[in-house]
Amino acid sequence: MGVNVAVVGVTGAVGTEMLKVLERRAFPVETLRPLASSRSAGKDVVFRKEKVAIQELREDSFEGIDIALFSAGGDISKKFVPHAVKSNCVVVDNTSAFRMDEEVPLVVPEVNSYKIADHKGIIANPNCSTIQLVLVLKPLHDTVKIKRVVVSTYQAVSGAGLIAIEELKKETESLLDKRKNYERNVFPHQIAFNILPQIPQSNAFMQNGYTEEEMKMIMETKKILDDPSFRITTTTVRVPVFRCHSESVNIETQSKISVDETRDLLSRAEGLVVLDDPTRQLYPLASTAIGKDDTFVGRIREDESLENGLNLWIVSDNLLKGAALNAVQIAEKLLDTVSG
Ligand code: L14
Repeated sequence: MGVNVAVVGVTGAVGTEMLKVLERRAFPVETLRPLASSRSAGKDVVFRKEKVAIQELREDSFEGIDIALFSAGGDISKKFVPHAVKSNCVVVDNTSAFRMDEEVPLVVPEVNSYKIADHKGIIANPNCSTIQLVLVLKPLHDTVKIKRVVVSTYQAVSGAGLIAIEELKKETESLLDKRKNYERNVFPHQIAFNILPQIPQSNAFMQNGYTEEEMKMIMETKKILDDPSFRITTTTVRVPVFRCHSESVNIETQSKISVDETRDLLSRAEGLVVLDDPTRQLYPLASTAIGKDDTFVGRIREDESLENGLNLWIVSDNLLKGAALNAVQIAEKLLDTVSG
């Protein structure tokens, strides 16, 4: 069965990865419709070694399309997803536009793929930092019940798109060259050789002092774990890394689980690889997670200040499992449910 697939935001950091993931996983694409703004219309993308012309995204772009993958920002999704749904295609939306909508399943296939069948035309892909976190929380919550989680993220600039990648490059070069005339467009402060406790860079802080990214992680984790009273607090931080988000996670559990049992439990969990050998200085790194489908977890140790507590370190490719890969995996599950 061939599927007609549209990719919205096809020239972006995530859209580019979506094409590669569709191709690499041999997703049964019958026809591909690459969609972007009028600026890119007429240019080509390469899919399965063939050039395909990019079309301008319009309200009628979805006729004859079965599945549309959206990753062109929340405003574009709010405006165009309803038109896609009207054209009877199923949307997998990578933006935050519909994530907290009660009608919309928020899915990480390894954690809650059963939600996919409930969709009414839209399935939301969670925030990148949320996805890699819940892959680890879910098996622990099921096994020893989590009482509370404290997370700090170390997020790559590619989350903010190709322009942010460019800004880190240019700013790093200009600082090393001692050039003074560098003009910053994306981040509110120097990102090269620096660390910014504010994500996203563009938005004002919330009333409670949290950033949008911090609140997204909190609310999305509760929704995915299907536990509105789940206790979690977050600090989200931008670091001068191009690709892969890292997270330091402290977990208090109801019952005791040892470090060895945790390694064993997590190494059996789908989508996770335990990289944890202190004797060989082996632990997850952004540089090793680049381009990988798996999410890596290590530095697993007891929190000795608690009765039952763990500390661990999670790293995943924000453009793959954090975005393009998870979206395509949702689309794969969709095909499974359709073909029974
Ligand atoms: O909610 O700037 O999907 O790194 C993912 C990337 C939020 C911002 C989301 C970033 C966005 C984030």
